[in-house]
Amino acid sequence: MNISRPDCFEALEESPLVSDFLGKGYVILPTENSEGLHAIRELVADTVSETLNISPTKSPEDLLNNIHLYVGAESLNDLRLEVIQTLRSTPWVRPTYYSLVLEALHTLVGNELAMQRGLGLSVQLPNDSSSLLPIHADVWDGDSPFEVVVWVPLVDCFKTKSMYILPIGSDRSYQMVMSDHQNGSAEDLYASVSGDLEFLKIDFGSILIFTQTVMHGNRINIEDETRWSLNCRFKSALSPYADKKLGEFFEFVNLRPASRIGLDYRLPEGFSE
Ligand SMILES: O=C(O)CCC(=O)C(=O)O
Ligand SMILES: [Fe+2]
Repeated sequence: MNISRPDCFEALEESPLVSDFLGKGYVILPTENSEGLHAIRELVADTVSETLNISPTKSPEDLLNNIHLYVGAESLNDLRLEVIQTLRSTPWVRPTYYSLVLEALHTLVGNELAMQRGLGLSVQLPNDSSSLLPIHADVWDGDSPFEVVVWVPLVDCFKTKSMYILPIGSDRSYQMVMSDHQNGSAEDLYASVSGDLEFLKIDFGSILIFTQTVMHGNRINIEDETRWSLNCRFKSALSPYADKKLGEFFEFVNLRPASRIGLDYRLPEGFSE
């Protein structure tokens, strides 16, 4: 008897999102919740204008792009912490952040997830060298290789106003021979891979998801606008953890009932001997 069945084993492999992510180590895609993204940007812009006492006449985009006209590198961190505090204490922000790329995360990572508890915020003023992230892969410094970063620009990002990434093909060839370069500085490492790096063009409304096992970082922003981006890590809930622990750094979202029962279950005395 011929039974027709859906090609449910092949469907994932044929998804362009999957082949893109496996091919490059990152994807850039339109948000699934534009209204939510605008609400997050407005919350950030409102917090910034309140903190700096700027009358809210500019659009959120204008205000954020031009914030270097109001704040210098010396007080930038206070402003950043104020915004982070607002984001972390506003209950709708985390679920909204998740909803920005929920379907994509379910395809790329899984449908029961661990999500970073507090969102990260990066602000790069033009020509400011005080808050740079030299080339790195977070996995070298205690992050789990199962994590992805969901990176959300709040303004259009391009060239040095954005971040750069080494696509996974070049990255893996390089990491294989990296021990030959062990004594070099981050700047030497940057120089040796710079020909293959991509500075990502990501407009507001688009979202970057990348594996932090590939090398990435940023340079001094020599464009004439300020960069604002949010970042948050996600991993499959039951994949191995590294230094960033469940409960401290990560929190389950969408944990399924079978996993809840499984995690709570203890064998009766005597069965484990
Ligand atoms: O935002 C950047 O420029 C770098 C971000 C980064 O290194 C990360 O999120 O792991
Ligand atoms: Fe990183």
